[in-house]
This record gives sequence, C-alpha cells and structure tokens, in this order.
Amino acid sequence: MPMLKFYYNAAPNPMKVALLLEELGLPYEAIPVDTRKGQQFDAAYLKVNPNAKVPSIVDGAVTMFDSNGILLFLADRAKKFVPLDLASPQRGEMLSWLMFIASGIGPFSGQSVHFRHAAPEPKEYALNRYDFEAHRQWKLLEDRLASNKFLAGNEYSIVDMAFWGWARLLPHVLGTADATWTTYPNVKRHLDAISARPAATRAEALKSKHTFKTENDDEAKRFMFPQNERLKK
Ligand SMILES: N[C@@H](CCC(=O)N[C@@H](CS)C(=O)NCC(=O)O)C(=O)O
Repeated sequence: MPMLKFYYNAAPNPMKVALLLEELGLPYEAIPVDTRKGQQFDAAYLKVNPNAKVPSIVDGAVTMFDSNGILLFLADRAKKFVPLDLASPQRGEMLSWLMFIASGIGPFSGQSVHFRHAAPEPKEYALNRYDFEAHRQWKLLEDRLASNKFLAGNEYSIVDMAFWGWARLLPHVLGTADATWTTYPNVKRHLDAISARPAATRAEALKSKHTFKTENDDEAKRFMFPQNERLKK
C-alpha cells in the first residue's frame, strides 16, 4: 500500500496531526500546500479537502480532512493516545475536551489572530470580542491544567496534541508576547512538556524540508482572505 499522504503547512491545525503521525511512528509523505499561493484551491486538492484548508490525509481508501477528525480516526485505528472503551467516562471526557479545542479554541484563537494582526480598521469591536473570548477559553485550559497533568484523563492523549498545535502560538494569538506565560503558567508548563518530546521536535522540523511563501503580499491576501474581494466591487 502506498504511504500515507499528509497535506500540510506549519499552521496550528496541521501541526497537531504532524505530532500524532510522529508519535505513532507512522511512515508518511508530507506534501506542502502553500496557502499563500492558493494551492488549497487546486482542483486536485479540493477532491481531498472540499473545505480548501489544511490538514488532510489520504491513506489507501481513506481520505480525510479536518484536524480533530483525523486525530480521532488515526488514534482509534492505532488504539493509542485515546481511551478505547466507547461507553466509558474517560471516552466522554476526552471527546468534550477534544471538541472544545476543535470548536472553541481553534476558531476563536484564529479570529483573534485575524482581527489583531490582519483586519483593517475599524476593528475595535471585533478584536475586543475575539480577544475576550480567546482569553476566556484559554483560562479554562489554564484552570484545567492547574489541577491536571493532562487535559483528559491521566495520560497523554490526542487532546494534548490538539492543544499543542495552538498553544505554541498563544503569544501571537493574544498579542501579549512573553508576558503571556505569567498569565498562563500551566499552559506553558504543558506546552513545554509536549515540545520536549522527540515527536514534537520531529513535527517542528518538518517545515524546514519545504519552502513556503512568507510574503503576505496582495496575492497571498487574495487567497487567504477571499471575503475582501466582495468589498472591492
Ligand atoms: N477545522 C479545520 C480548520 C482548518 C484550517 O482553518 N486550516 C488553516 C491553517 S490552520 C488553513 O488551511 N488556512 C488557509 C486558508 O484559510 O485558506 C481543521 O481543524 O482542520
């Protein structure tokens, strides 16, 4: 069977999956999708990911998009990094925290980045909304990690990997640079513990194997923020 194909860039959602692939020791081919060049909209890629985002995977007959779905599928299949008893309280707890990261932390942190670093003025109302909500949600994780070594259960799981993808960027998300870590010391403790794992080092090293466009020029903005085209008409 051909090797698992992993479509990625170095952004938080793909990096969660890179970490799990490395933790599982699964052989995979990393295929860069340069979103600033619009490669997420290539017709061939849309067959893999109709949502035109990264990450996605193709593994034999399995084609999947959306990072948290991929994490759950691969962990279940490997029977690792996830509570396997479907009816257990541990499985329920794991799903709550995984979905909280999928539907809360990810989207709200993403919008906090957008309105802080990319949106045109006036943006005070939107930035205030997303900054407030990002802080509220990260405080939940901070409190959870103050009394728990891991986010779900007593073991390192895919929830911690989903957390890691975003926590790496928290100073950028909140616009608070290093001061972030005095407000979120337990987030930092957990981030550092995961980053120290050899699998995390390998996941971080992945992007050095490919060249991604770094300029945020007009072409990149057109691909990344297509909604703005409507305002030009
Ligand atoms: N819910 C999706 C979100 C994927 C997503 O937004 N990916 C970003 C990178 S973290 C992306 O592809 N951005 C490029 C774009 O929006 O064109 C997931 O978790 O996989």
